[in-house]
Amino acid sequence: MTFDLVAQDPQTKARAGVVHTAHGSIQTPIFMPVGTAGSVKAVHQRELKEDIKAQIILGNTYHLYLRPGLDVLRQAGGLHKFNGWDRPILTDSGGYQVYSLSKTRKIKEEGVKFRSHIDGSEHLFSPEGVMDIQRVIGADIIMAFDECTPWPCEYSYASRSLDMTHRWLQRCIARFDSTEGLYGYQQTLFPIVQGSTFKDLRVRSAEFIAAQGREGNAIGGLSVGEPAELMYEMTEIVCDILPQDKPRYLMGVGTPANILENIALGVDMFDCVLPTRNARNGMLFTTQGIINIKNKKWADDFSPVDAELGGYASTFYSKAYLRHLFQASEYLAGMIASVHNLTFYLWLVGEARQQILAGTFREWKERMVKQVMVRL
Ligand code: PRF
Repeated sequence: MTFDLVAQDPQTKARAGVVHTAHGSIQTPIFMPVGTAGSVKAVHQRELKEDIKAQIILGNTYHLYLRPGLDVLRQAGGLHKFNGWDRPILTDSGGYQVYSLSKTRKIKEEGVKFRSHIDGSEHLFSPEGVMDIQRVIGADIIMAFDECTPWPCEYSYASRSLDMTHRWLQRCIARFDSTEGLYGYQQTLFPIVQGSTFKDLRVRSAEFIAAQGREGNAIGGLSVGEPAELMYEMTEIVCDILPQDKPRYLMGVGTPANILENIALGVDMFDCVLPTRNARNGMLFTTQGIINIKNKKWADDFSPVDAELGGYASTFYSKAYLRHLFQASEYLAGMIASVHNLTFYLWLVGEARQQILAGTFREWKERMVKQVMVRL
């Protein structure tokens, strides 16, 4: 994997770049739709490519390991072959899903023992094991095994956890660098900065991560309940330390406003379940603000969901019809809403890129941040 830094905004720390992988290139800043179990929920591959214009999607080690399991993935020839997505894929390591999904879990130096949320069976995730699993899944970008600390978090816990995440990283690197991809193309490993919301821990972690000299770096442990201003403060500290010439991935972020603010601080890659999960509950993100499409006020509003954005969901369907689909619990409701929200997220980062290239990002961002937060 390589990264070309194409432009830097003169008024903020925003950047435009291109990430090159074995399955094609990615124009940054980018948003990666989440395909937890190998599918972006309620969205076809064809829609992802042609309507949403997704460039890379995410998969989760935790889910894919539990189901369909490694035998099936290996026989399929990896996740790309299994789900038919021939563009780049990134997999998260399970270092987050284990904490948020499994009922009982024990964190030790060796790794994390947990029970499956599906059938209660017991498993161990270790740094080495998680590298091996991500070799079998075959994503282009794979993530280190980390502990994402909850928020708030005691300083002493955050500090000890950070040291363990760093030791786990060294084990991940040793395993990754002594193995090869199973399917004949290169994969790359991104380490993850942690350190909760403590400035000195974030500095310590960012310096440690930068020193590993990997092809890209990630920032974890944010957007876990802390105020947005604290998240931005941490992102800025970390981005100022991570190398300029490598992509920076902020994990699990966020709202449209969060994404714009973090782009301004130097983040290149994002993922979040928000646009798809909230779509299935009737929450739509638009260029004019946020809509709860279930609201009675849309019952006889025959205007498009987002006339300015356009796209498939706004070209073919009205607010009134989409509201009706939600009222009637039709499958199509969540499908149209998911395509719409992802189209908006991909438009947002694509437009941010154009504004960075044109040198007009700052002014545009200030205006957009206000606009996308309006409740319609
Ligand atoms: N670590 C990993 N995955 C993550 C996170 C993290 O800290 C987050 C935090 N927002 C989301 N996904 N491995």
